Amino acid sequence: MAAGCAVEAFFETAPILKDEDAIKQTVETFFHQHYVQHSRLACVTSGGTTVPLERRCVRFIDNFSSGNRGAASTEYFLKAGYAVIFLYRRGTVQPFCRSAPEDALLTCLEPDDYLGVKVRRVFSFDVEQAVRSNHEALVQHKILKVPYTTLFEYLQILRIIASASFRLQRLAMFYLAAAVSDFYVPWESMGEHKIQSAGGSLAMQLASVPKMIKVLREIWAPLAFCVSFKLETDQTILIQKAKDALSKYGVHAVVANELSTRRNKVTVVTHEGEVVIEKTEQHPDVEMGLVEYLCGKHTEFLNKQEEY
Ligand code: 9Z3
Repeated sequence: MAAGCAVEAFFETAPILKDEDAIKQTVETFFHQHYVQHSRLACVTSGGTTVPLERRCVRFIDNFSSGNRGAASTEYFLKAGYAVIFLYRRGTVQPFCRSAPEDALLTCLEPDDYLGVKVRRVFSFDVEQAVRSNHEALVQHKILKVPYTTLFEYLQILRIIASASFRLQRLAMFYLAAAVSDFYVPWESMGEHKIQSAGGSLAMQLASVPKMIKVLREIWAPLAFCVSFKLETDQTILIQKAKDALSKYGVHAVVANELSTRRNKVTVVTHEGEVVIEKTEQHPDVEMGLVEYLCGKHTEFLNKQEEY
């Protein structure tokens, strides 16, 4: 099937997106606000997509991503003055809560003497910082959080955001850190009910997901600055794969990372070459240096375009 047809077929056969109109409305309003203010905006995608195996989904294929990269990067984009649309997988790490314990409510709060609750003293600084930063971003309309679970939801919402980004054109950046499945079960070939085990072993054919980054670059948001991520477990093929992605998808930068070292080191591959960014004492999160570097590249991109 031709690439364009495969993309159309994916969306035509996908299940209806719940709350589609409300999502469109909220996203468009957010873009409009930042268009009026002429501010830069990053769409940060985060977490991993699920691939359902049944329409009334009991089982699904998942992706390992914790959402830490997306949440940390969102904090640094906000610090750099960007507005952020945080497209995240439900249940994954949230901005300003990266160091929160798993059972945050129960660990950070304790009963007080007045039949209420209070923050435990050891957590009071961290909780106050998180609540203040989050509140500030919300009241200043700097962050819009949009959740997804399945691959279908993720790509449908990404298309909505990318199509609405035309308002900001070059001021918009796509930072595609979500771990998106390469394979899926098309909705029309998926059974309605739970797969039964009585028949013994299970053989399943997965279709490949059309390459949406290319479509985002060429059709949905051709003027935006676009950063994709390349993840490998074999360091020896990582940089070449990132270079291939750079030319195949026509993005402005590819962030290459290896699974086990991803928290400490990334390599940004652009047409000008490769830059390694590592966690250091000055940069306690690798995302700090990464976002700083990419914001600089976005500025160069904006300046270059203005020369024409
Ligand atoms: C990444 O490579 C992200 O950096 C991680 C972050 C998912 C590794 P965590 O969420 O991890 O902090 O735990 N994201 C992109 C992964 C991906 O699916 N890339 C595709 C590929 O490598 C291209 S879209 O082929």
